[in-house]
Amino acid sequence: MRDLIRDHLVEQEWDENKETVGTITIVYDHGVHELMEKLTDLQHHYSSLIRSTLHIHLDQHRCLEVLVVRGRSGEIKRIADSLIATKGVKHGKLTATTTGKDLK
Ligand code: NI
Repeated sequence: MRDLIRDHLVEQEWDENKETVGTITIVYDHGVHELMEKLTDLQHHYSSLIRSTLHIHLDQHRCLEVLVVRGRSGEIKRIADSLIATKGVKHGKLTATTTGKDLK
């Protein structure tokens, strides 16, 4: 029950375009033409939001990246949508969490 309420409060935070945090996970093939350049360009464009990135080489071709982002939820959604919609990205997911500032 407590978890449900917390989830609801975090959802509200996101709906109200508040300062918040999230993680964006993407899986892609680094061999796809210009894909890495596009993803890197996007990350540089939003560099003020990205606090940390983790890159794992899954195998010969595939990479997994996790970005920790902090900012207004609207901006975080925008960067997540852009990254996930980039042609060649196999899968992507935004996890919406919170700074916890307004949670007891
Ligand atoms: Ni890699």
